[in-house]
Amino acid sequence: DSKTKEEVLDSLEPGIQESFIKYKVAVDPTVKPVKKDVLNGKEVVVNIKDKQINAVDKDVRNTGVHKVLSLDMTQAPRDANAIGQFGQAAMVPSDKEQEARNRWNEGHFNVYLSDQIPVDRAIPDTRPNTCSESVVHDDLPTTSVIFCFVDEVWSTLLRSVHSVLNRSPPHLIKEIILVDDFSTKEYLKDHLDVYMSQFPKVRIVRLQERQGLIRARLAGATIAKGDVLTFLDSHIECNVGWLEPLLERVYMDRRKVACPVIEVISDKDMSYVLVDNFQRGVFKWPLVFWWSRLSEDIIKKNHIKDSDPIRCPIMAGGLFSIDKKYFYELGSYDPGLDVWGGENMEISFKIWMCGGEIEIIPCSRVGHIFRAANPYKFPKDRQKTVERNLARVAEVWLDEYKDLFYGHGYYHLLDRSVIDIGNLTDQIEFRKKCKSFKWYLDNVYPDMVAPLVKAEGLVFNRGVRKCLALQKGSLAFERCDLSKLSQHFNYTWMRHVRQKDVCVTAQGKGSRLAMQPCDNTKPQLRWLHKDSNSALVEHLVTELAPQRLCLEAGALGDSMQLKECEPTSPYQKWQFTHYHTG
Ligand code: LR7
Ligand code: MN
Repeated sequence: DSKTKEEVLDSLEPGIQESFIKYKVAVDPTVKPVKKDVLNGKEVVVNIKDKQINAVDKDVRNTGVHKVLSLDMTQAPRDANAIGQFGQAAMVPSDKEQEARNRWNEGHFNVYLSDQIPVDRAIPDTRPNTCSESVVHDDLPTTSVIFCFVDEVWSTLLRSVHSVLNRSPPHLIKEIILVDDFSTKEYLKDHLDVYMSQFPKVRIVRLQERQGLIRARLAGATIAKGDVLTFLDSHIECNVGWLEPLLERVYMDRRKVACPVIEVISDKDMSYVLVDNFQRGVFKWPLVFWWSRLSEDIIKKNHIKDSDPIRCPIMAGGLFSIDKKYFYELGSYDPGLDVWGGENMEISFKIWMCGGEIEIIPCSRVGHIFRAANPYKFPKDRQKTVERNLARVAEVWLDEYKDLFYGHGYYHLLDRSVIDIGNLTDQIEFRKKCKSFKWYLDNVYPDMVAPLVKAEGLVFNRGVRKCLALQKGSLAFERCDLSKLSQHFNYTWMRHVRQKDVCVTAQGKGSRLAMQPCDNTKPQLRWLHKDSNSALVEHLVTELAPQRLCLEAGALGDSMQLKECEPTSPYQKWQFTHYHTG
């Protein structure tokens, strides 16, 4: 615990290239070895503990390993000259441009082109070279592949399903479950059943009302018969050998949740685009998903190969394999999340904080059509839906750090009379078993900057050259003295100027300031204040409606009140001793 941040970072990243051997023995050296296994051509001791955490309920592990099959039934495609074949860019003929434009909104990508290119086209094998050397166990668990969709474009949905059928070892695919989240498009009704009836492994489930992707995935998971659940978006193309490396990780440790590298299928020309290596999924405030590449330093220092699994603080959301029993042990998804958004944060925090791991597996690659907008309707306002989901996640998982979430532009969510985020009893109960958010930041995402307050220390006024102090419950000026705790204030993410549990309160123009118990929902406690890095030391501006007023010190240094803001007045300029950036 006394490690520096650098040490934590160092000790963390070797986990990325953890060799199986080290890992296995490190699990618990006191457990008696039961048998030897062969991995990567070397002998490995497999101990009892391994079996306990294994996905498959078998007495003893099978000893066999084999190279990833690289099974690809599209290597010699039906029509080598078709447009878009081999993942190449397709072009819209000039006399079809209008048609292509008209159809764009059906999916917010080039639907016209998607319909022209084969539903089982070949794509380039983009795996790093060393992947061909890697081996997987003979007795990997089976998986149920779950696609949920609403009004997905016909050719894209088909291409997604074909890519799974054509590039996965059949014995590992228990079934493919298509969950139709109450689509309105006619072609997704009878037509889809007829088409899919040629594939005995494909099952179609139709929801009787729109549930959103979270509850749609849960509906698929409930009926799944495979050992592992593999979730995919409905506009993807699985690449060669995509499945085995994911299942291998789950097999090695059922608490590992494995994600493929997500490559790009261009929304404009449908080409399959290779992405940069060493990407991790992370988040920025206020809980926005982001990609962040491992630094060259860390890659070099730890000799990380481009095929090594990468520990991933947040998963993108749509594409991952998880042991089915483990998924339910984790309480699955919060079923109170609606339509779209936030569930990737929820499951990521849950996995890490409750004992699991998320990894990106570079030998597994899946293309995804990234779209600039959702092509389907939201039953309620889109922004409000996503914000509500995020607030549920923040309330359950972020502990004291939830202030950083609300403080990055989501103050309006604090007023629960405006936004009802629903009941969280079950989620909060489950969460009690898990580690703190601080643990997550320190151990899983140590490069995240997350200061709990924006500024702290003395509050110095430029004009009177004195500091704020709390004297018997009211504010006064005193000669600045760092050793006096009564002069110490925090400027928080809630925009409070706060000492312990009391906050500086604005009471309207000309009137005196008061101290009140801090309360996140009260706008009169919030003050706008920017750090002193901006050229001017900033004002303390009250958010009290309807006027913006600034806190001004009386020239004699014995009073203060709210006045019209004057950009240059030193009596309106306040500076905290210390500002945190983040
Ligand atoms: O109401 C809905 N019902 C559904 O069944 C809304 C959506 N869906 C389906 C939809 O048809 C699609 O198959 O759910 C799937 C995901 O929806 P998208 O494709 O609109 O989502 P996205 O790709 O824009 O967004 C990413 O974040 C989402 C947050 O809720 C989900 O986790 C998506 O699965 C996720 N996609 C990926 O991770 C792919 C890579 C994107 C990145 C980064
Ligand atoms: Mn998607």
